[in-house]
Amino acid sequence: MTANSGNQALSTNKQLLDWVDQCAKMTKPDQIVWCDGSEEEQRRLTEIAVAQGVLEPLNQEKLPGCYYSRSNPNDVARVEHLTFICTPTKEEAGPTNNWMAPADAYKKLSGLYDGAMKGRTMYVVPYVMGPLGSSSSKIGIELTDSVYVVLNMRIMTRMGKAALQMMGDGNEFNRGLHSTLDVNPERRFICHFPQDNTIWSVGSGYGGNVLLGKKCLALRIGSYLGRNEGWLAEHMLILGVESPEGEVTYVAGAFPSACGKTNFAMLIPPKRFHGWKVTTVGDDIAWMRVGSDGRLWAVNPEAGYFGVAPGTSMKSNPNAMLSVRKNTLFTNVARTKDNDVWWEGKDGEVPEELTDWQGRPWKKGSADKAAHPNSRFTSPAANNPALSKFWDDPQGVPISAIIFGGRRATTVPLVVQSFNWTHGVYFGATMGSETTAAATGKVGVVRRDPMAMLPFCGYDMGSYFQHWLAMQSKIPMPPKIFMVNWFRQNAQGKFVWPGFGENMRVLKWVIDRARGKVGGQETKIGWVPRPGDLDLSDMDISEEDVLEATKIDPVEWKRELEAQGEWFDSLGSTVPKALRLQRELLLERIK
Ligand code: OXD
Ligand code: MN
Repeated sequence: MTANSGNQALSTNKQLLDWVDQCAKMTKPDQIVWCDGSEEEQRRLTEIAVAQGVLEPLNQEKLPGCYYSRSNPNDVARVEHLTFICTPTKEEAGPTNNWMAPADAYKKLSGLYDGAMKGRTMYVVPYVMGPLGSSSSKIGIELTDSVYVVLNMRIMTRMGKAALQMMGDGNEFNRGLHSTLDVNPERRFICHFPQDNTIWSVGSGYGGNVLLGKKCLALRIGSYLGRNEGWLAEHMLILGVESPEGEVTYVAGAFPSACGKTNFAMLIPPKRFHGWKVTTVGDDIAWMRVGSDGRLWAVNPEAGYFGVAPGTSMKSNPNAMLSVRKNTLFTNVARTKDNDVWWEGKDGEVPEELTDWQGRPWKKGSADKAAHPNSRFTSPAANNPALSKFWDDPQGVPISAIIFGGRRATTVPLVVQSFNWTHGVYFGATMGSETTAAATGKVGVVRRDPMAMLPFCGYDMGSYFQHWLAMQSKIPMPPKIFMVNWFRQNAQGKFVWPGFGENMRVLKWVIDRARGKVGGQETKIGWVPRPGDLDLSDMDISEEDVLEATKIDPVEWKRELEAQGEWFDSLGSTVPKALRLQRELLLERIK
């Protein structure tokens, strides 16, 4: 390391300094730069990124402060098969996670890190997940050799000096080390050490693998901490529904990736709901704790949106479209001749010519996608016109309802409320997404994704269910739990529910149920709206489609409950007895 390179450490915390030093000895960067999170720093790092070709400025008249980045084509998504939970025993990681013994993982990755930052800068990125000053927030330090990571972390987290101030001389911070190395899938690993509050990520530059505050800390390590400390770290959006009288009800919702979570979090109610407003607290992650008033309170640990671009339009999500007009980083989208961005499903005519996500010329009608299907925008929460005024509140917001949703062509009705907490946990534990006829030619193949946490739970899944069940006794006023399905199809394979803004109609029943304001009808699988309970006025939907969307077919449910039994069997002996019993009760009822 040259004496005049890098900058002065921004902390005197001995534990932090020692750890940075240790990592620098291993990775051997040319210089170490401590990030303060200032605007001046952001300008400087953006210039460096542009000079290195990591970022390209977009049309600054149309998209002020927006930049473009293209990743290595072998590095465009999260890599679940290369993601490991490194607990002392395999059982602690459970059957749904890849496992490596901590000593083996440290040894293997140390070999890869050895000299990995030669010729590069090591950035020290202090950040906070959760509102500044909140006792529920967590501090992390990410050491990275990617300026792209630093600039994304600045949007997605509270990054810089404030984090170091919150940390003081304490030793309670997540230690994250990231090197892009040579972006070789053979040398790519994302390892989590929950017992050490440590994350080691190597060989990737893609968001979900390298923005360590997000999936790695806020969910995998977070869920482990949550179990030990008595709270919930969940893959959930948080939204507020405001009535014309100003009464706000907060809802958290778990949906598997690619089921429209960001759209739901930013929903604009249809005309029928004049005076109603949906506000966004978060679009991806919720940390929920029991408040002194006995309710469950949620904070969004993030400060921005890392959203999927394709399919985002003024029809599907106007608030997201307005959010990405400035100070946004775009990754792997396509570009127009005048240096604007484009993706499949964006509004307007498809341009005649584009530059595709790999930098190749692209012509309208080409069989290849112009934008990568997982291309992304990273934009600050502050850009969202629907942002809740409590999104940054250290206390969070009180949750009245939890929604579990999947993509199911059959079986699961539009909306159903659980009989009780345990039955609601059962909804979450068995949720899944079904491959549709359009996608695979075969309907009914379900990938179970419990609470949408399959790739994100940092410990054994059965024990995670047990933690959810145990939370009941800690929450004197628990939220009501619902299951929804926007994706039901008729025999012709047509979606029967229009979704998007019209989901407000379901949301309205959910919040009215949570407040005890509306009736429902008991069925064998839970409470559903009685005819007339769902406000469907001024809606372009046939009676037949409504019946299809809300249908509960005992034959389908018998099959479903059998499949749910197999799912529990695959998880082994830690699946709580209470959930197995729940299944038996449902089976008895359905018979
Ligand atoms: C995400 C995901 O990027 O769930 O949020 O994959
Ligand atoms: Mn997600």
